[in-house]
Amino acid sequence: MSDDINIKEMPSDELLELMGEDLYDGYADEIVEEVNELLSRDMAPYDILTNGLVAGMDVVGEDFRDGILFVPEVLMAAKAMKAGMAILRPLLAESDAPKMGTMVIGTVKGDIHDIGQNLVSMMMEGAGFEVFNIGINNDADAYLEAIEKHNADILGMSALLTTTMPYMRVVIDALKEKGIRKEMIVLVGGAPLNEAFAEDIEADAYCRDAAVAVETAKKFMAIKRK
Ligand code: B1M
Repeated sequence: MSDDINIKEMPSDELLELMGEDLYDGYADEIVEEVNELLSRDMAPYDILTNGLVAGMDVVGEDFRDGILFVPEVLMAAKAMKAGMAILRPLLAESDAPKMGTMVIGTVKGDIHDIGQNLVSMMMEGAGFEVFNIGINNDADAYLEAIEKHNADILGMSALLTTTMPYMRVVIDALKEKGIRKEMIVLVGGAPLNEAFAEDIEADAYCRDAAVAVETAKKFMAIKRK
């Protein structure tokens, strides 16, 4: 962000656009300032997240795909995104809602993308779920161990690569082998997935984004409780 820009005088829609540009350039400090400025204007944390940070990351994704950006630049953008998410996280997780259920979530083996699943975790916590986020690069044993340890109702798996998404089937097969598939709600997500894939691997549902994950989890928990 150039020094002569005064964000305090900028209209909120322009500030959201500037956030996208600063995210693209990996300017974490500026992102922090802009998130705080928008919060001071009473913009809802979810709107800052989706219209500022996620929208900015979409552009990064397109240029990464097209060979305009490379891994180091994308890492900087991811760092800036996480700096913004760190401010929003407690606000999104603030909820007086009764405990809705327990979820274990993690990215599958071979995959180190964690921004999406962190976002899902934040939104699920905000909706009253207890969430155990086991991070990246999880093999089937890691998921099984966490499910057992936390007595989870829901397993959430994330994959961002076409090469890692098939591993979700391995985890579901491991649940079946352990005899706990039927009692688990298995939700999957990540940019390369779709409903047909979820059906094929016998997950309970594909979740396009964090908001859909929350709605789907609520729906399945209501069925489970009945
Ligand atoms: Co990577 N990367 N990346 N990357 N990266 C993608 C995924 C890619 C699509 C970029 C591209 O080419 N356009 C491409 C995959 C292509 C493919 O598989 N067909 C790709 C590639 C190729 C790679 C590498 C192989 C690059 C290389 O090294 N040559 C490498 C792989 C490393 C590995 O995992 N082994 C790699 C590395 C990286 C970085 C480390 C640089 C960085 C990750 C940093 C981090 O996560 N800490 C990175 C990033 C940032 C991206 C893009 C640009 C952005 C991903 C992101 O965070 N999106 C991405 C491009 C893209 O997706 N358009 C890309 C924002 C996030 C909010 O969205 O994760 O989709 P998303 O999550 C959404 C939904 O999908 C859903 O809800 C979330 C919130 O709404 N969701 C769930 C996700 N998980 C869910 C789980 C659920 C429910 C919903 O459970 C219930």
